Amino acid sequence: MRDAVTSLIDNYDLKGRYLDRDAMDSLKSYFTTGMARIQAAAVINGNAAAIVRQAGTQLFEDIPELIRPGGNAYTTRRYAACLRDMDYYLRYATYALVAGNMDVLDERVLQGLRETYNSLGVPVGPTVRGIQIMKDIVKEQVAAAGVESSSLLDQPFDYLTRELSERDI
Ligand SMILES: CCC1=C(C)/C(=C/C2=NC(=C\c3[nH]c(/C=C4\NC(=O)[C@H](C)[C@H]4CC)c(C)c3CCC(=O)O)/C(CCC(=O)O)=C2C)NC1=O
Repeated sequence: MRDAVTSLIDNYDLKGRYLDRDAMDSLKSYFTTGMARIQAAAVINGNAAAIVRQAGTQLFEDIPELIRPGGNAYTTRRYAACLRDMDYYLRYATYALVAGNMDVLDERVLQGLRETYNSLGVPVGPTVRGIQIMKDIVKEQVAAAGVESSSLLDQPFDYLTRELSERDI
């Protein structure tokens, strides 16, 4: 698992090079956004359960078939599994946000997910929709808390949805 700093150092070390102007720029941008990353993560941590609940409610309003007989989130057990997955996505998104690097998402979340979702018939489109809904809620709450973090917040959520979609589950 890497963060913005270790991955940069790894790259330069591989080439046996000193950190150049580009490296300094990217380090600078990581550190100047550091406080915003931490503050945004704190807002999410303090509201995680409510964010997941609200996103779930909205998702099932948007796509009610999911919780009807034959839907993948039908039955209490599967409904709970779906919300638990949403909670995973939210928690790991905060790790990636703080790290300034998406590596943790590849390693801990996305690896093997395709096979699992495939074998259980968990539909990807609605999962992606659920992640997007969480992104919107998070952005609203973080902005309401007065944290300037605009595009930083998009990164982990967009990465998850892009990778999930591209992996063609
Ligand atoms: C931290 C990394 C991590 C992830 C991401 C993860 C996902 C994950 N989701 C699962 C199941 C599931 N995931 C869902 C999710 C949904 N169904 C829907 O219709 C919705 C679209 C969606 C919610 C948004 C459901 C319903 C199940 C249970 C399916 C079943 O058992 O039939 C399973 C199978 C095992 C289990 O039920 O616990 C895994 C491993 N586990 C992990 O350890």
